[in-house]
Amino acid sequence: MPFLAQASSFSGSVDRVFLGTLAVCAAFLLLVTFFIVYFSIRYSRKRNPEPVDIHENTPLEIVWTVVPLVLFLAMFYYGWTDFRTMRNPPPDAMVVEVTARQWAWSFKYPNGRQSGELYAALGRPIKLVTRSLDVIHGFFVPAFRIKVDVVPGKSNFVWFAPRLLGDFDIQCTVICGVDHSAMLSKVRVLSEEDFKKWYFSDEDAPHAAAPAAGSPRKTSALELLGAKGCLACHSVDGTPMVGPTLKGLYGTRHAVLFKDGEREVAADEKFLRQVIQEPDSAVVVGYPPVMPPSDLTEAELAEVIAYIKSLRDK
Ligand code: HEC
Ligand SMILES: [Cu+2]
Repeated sequence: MPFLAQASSFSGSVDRVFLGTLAVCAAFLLLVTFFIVYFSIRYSRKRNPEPVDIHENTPLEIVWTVVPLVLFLAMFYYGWTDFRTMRNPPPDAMVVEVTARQWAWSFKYPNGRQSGELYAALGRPIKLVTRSLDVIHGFFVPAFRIKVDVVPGKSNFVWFAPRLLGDFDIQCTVICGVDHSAMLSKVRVLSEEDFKKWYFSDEDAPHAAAPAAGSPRKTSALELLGAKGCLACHSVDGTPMVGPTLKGLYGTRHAVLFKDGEREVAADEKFLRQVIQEPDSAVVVGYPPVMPPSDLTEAELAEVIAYIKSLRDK
């Protein structure tokens, strides 16, 4: 099972601490339960019609103080040393910015690349610096045994070094709204070579968007929608989600609630610009007013609108 895989440098030590603590707790549960049952029989009223007070047993008291103390300190020691490693990323770790929003993750790399899934090179440490654009989210990669709260207004971090190739689930652990359970993504761990290929192929890197305008870039516009979180609420295949599908949208007429009242308008370029840049100022009737403002650059906006146009006749 992939989520049980020990896929990062922490997985082994986290499992050891967790399973060790669990084993100690289980042993004590059994021990205490055994004594409850044993004493209930041994000191039942039938066997001991005359109750007696039992006082002091110094050796016994020393044992039940010292043994748990040593066990607790051991749990603390192993928990603390692993925690310290987790809070001290190696200085050569690649810094990736993680942005959480309802309901999508996006990742930004040192060279400006962005993606909706996290790409990593085998064995190479990555430091994730987190921020949230709206509510509290929780970034969790079970196979890596890393988890961090992503809190609006507060930057946090977590790091890891992948030690297995493959795809690993990313989940949001905080109930962050209706599509919380769909706030999923993946870590794709590639070989150093494949990672470099992906990293330096600036097919869809945002800084390459402007010069490449005019060339057919359909798949990369789709990737841009993914990286900007749009696909959390909009489909491109006709399926209604939190927001209307973008398929066949361009040019259709529909009722929209503007600041000064409801009107029927065509979804043309001007309207798309307004709705994407200032979602509050134009709300499509029949949908909740939950679309967040976007941080698309002018070039990205043009690309998205061209893409929505291209979806018209599909
Ligand atoms: C949290 C969910 C959410 C996200 C994220 C989101 N939208 Fe929306 N979007 C909606 C909803 C709901 C509506 C309909 C209500 C409204 O117009 O505000 C909508 C409306 C639209 C419309 C108009 C649709 C129509 O039928 O006229 C467009 C175009 C659009 N969104 C594009 C985008 C783009 C591009 C992004 C990413 C930058 C994005 N949306 C991100 C929820 C979202
Ligand atoms: Cu979330």
